[in-house]
Amino acid sequence: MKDQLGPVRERIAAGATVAVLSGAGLSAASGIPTFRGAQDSLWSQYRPEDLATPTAFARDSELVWRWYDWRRGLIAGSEPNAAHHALAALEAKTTVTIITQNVDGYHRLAGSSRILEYHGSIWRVRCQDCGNTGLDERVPIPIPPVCERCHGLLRPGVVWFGESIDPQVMADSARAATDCDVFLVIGTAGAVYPAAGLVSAARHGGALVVEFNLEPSRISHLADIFVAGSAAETVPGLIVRQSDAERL
Ligand code: BV8
Ligand code: ZN
Repeated sequence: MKDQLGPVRERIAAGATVAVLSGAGLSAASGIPTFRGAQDSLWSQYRPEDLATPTAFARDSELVWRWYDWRRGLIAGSEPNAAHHALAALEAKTTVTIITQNVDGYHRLAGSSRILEYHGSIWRVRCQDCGNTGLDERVPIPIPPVCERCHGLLRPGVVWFGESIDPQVMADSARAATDCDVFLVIGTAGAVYPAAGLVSAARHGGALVVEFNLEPSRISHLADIFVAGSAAETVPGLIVRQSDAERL
């Protein structure tokens, strides 16, 4: 099989800096359903766009919390995969900035150190009343979770549809995408903005854009290299040539 990632490994070996935009497809190989893939679950009757919104939470906070609690259980019951670990290992070779749309915390668990959680974290909570924020990693979480400080209602510390990205995270992500030499786009349909716009920013910044996906996405036209396959199989090729890996 042609070694598509040889030129990328060479650039990294020559000191190229790397930024990553990761999506639900990266964690799919850990058994975490993607947003379009949750059809085979008890939540398949709902569209994420209908649950991950302030309106849904205002209408039925208990339903939304049960959805998040179900996802927290899946995440706690699985672990990062070879792709997460390869991205962490890449830090030994060059500067790697991870911009993740995922809220599962798997990049940190795998050992990456420069992480921008573009859509927040499923392990963070925020009080609707007093704004108190913190980590709450209880699985299952008592529903509805109550703020220790004011007994107000806690919400998941994620960015919902119709909500703005944290301005600092947004600025840091735009700079990382614009300044990097190699921009890796891993397991995203490229449908959610402003995250998907980072690919154009990287391209305009002169980066080599490398996409890893099972199938073409809405940003594939911006990719210089498209690596087809499951991220868990393909992303480790950034560290070591895959045919060599098979011999290891
Ligand atoms: C905002 C946190 C300003 C919560 C998430 C019309 C046009 C354009 C934009 C809009 C529009 N109408 C509204 C908008 C804006 C909206 C948006 O983009 N909507 C989309 C649906 C059109 N965006 C927003 O609202 C954002 N905020 O714009 O602020 C503003 C302010 C006020 C008022 C208006 C605007 C905020 C968006 C953040 C939403 N929160 N997550 C949670 O997780 O519960 S987004 C959520 O979607 C996740 O983060 C997830 O990452 C993302 C889904 O995208 P993907 O990651 O790409 O996952 P998906 O399942 O879609 O695809 C998986 C991919 O992986 C596929 O390509 C598949 O082939 C591939 N794959 C599968 N398995 C593998 C694999 N690849 C490799 N290996 C495998 N094994
Ligand atoms: Zn409170």
